[in-house]
Amino acid sequence: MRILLVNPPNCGRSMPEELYGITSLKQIFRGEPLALETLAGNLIQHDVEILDLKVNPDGLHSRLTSFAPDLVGFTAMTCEANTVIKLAGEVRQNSAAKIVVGGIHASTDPEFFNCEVIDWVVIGLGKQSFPELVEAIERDQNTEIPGIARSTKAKKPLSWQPRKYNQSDLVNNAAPRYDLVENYRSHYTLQTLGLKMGLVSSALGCPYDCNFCCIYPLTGGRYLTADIETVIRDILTLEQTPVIRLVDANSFGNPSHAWKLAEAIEKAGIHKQYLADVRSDMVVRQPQLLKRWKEIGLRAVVIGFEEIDDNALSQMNKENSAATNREAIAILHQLGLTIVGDFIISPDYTEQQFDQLHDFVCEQAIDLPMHTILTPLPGTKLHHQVQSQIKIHDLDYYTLTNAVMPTRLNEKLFYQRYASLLHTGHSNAKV
Ligand code: B12
Ligand code: SF4
Repeated sequence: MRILLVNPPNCGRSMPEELYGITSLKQIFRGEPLALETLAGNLIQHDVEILDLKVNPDGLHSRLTSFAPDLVGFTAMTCEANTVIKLAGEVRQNSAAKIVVGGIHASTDPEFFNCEVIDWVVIGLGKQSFPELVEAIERDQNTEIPGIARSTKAKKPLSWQPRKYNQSDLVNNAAPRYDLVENYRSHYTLQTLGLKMGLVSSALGCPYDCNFCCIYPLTGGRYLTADIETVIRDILTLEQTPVIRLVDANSFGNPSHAWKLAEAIEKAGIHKQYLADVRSDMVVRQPQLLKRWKEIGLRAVVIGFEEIDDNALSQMNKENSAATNREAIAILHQLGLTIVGDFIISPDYTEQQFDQLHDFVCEQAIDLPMHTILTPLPGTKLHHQVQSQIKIHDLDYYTLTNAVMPTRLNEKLFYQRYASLLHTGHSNAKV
């Protein structure tokens, strides 16, 4: 079968820009579409191509004509969901291909894609389930595959068998098809340094359940680690990329796996730099692990500090404390690791809270603070909790840089304070 896997273009809308002319929040994101490379890796008996519309935004029509796919698969984050429906409509009009959607939005809010232009919705990890679907389509079978819902074209709600994601869903022996994006690779750079960056997955899912986070349904809350040899294989394949971003939602979540991986990287004689998302409580429990990773090339860690007081952290079900965050920062500074700190600004913030956060970031010398606005992503616990307060339902605004709930401060002032916080952070940035 000819399968075209499509990464949607950079999309999303900006309220601060549209309403108040604050343009400094706009960012262009590019990174290789690892999800699509991963899926392609387990479709070896098929003819697969990847189209990255983030690099080539107008490429869909010509690729539909030149490749004539039998099946088109889209991946989508929440802010890309409307765009994917629009693109699927264009596929429907111009080809007879079956249309499948998967990824984070399909996993948290599958019903959103239950519409005329989508044929199947893949929920959670798809590396194993997608080839099962492709086979069923090829044989024209109507089999039920756990984790996959057949669109009813909005005639009735979706129904599907839940999938118990486990190690076999990682299909470790099938390598991601990094080669399928070779033409785009020069665009996948770490903007702050202009360095080429490659993406590698060493673990999927997260056992925590923070109320704003959308990771849970990808694996049903399970934490699945890739085989050590698999991770080494993937890092080695990305020979030309000096920086590797581990894309795991929660890297080093299994410390013994992380120790073994560090040993294996050293043993393989690999000299690269790494960027990983870790939890602060893990840093405090495992400072030696971080030290070991620093020795083998860890350059920066991304930490979701989220908030600076315990009450706010507990409301998020973060299962962590402000004191632990501070302790982790001290350890990371001591180790000389760059700290990329994620903070979540509630629309409820007062001027005083903006000031406090600004002071915290400066006092704690967070190297690169990344501020997002608390956003109730559909399908999350937060969304259920605050549903009645949501004033913007258009998913184009769910970029985590828009207040989709009312702000306590005058809205323009809120965005001005938000923009200046981002500016302060980024003008201090060193990664
Ligand atoms: C790498 C990454 C990026 C990269 C590359 C993504 C790309 N497609 O081009 C870049 C830098 C471009 C990016 C950008 C953004 N990102 Co981002 N990103 C990630 C990250 C760290 C890893 C994703 C990944 O590669 N995982 C590894 C692969 C193997 O797993 P996977 O994606 O889950 O794929 C599996 C399944 O989902 C499924 N699947 C996925 N797609 C498909 C498609 C089909 C057809 C099928 C069958 C199955 C399937 O099968 C796959 C294999 O099992 C995640 C966080 C995370 N850890 O998941 C955030 C994340 C996805 N990003 C997020 C966000 C918010 C953004 C941005 C809006 C900016 C921001 N604030 O970070 C922008 C949006 C860009 C835009 N459109 O304008 C959020 C999404 C929240 C949401 N619900 O929308 C996440 C979850 C991080 C977070 N803060 O919570 N991102
Ligand atoms: S925010 Fe981080 S720790 Fe919390 S559930 Fe999501 S990935 Fe896990």
